[in-house]
Amino acid sequence: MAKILQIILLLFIFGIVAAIPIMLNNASFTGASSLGAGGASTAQLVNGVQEIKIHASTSGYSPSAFTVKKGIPVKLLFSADKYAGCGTQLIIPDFGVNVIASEGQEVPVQFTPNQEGVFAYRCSMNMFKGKMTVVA
Ligand SMILES: [Cu+2]
Repeated sequence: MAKILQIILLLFIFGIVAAIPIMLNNASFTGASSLGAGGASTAQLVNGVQEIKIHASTSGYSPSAFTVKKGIPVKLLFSADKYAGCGTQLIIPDFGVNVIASEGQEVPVQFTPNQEGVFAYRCSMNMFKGKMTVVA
């Protein structure tokens, strides 16, 4: 009887050890999206303008990361949920973007990224965050 318990215990421990890499994988995945509501996106070129939609919910911005090309005008279409709090505001300090979405409406804001790099966007209280990557 004791042997059987021992085998069950060993199987149980082996199960935990086998599960660790899976758990770690999931943890790093969650870490990547902790910036905001999640998701990465690439702007779509529409009539010579790079369009990107950003939506704020109570859990952050979606996408929380996007990529645009340098030197081509970017049109942000920003919208927010009613209860997104200070997330209804979107600020990209490096490009002078500061926009507030009124309920249920997309607010457009346009700027041209003139330098490469990774630039933060955030709410007015710096709680919701995202990253805009500008590539050549
Ligand atoms: Cu905030």
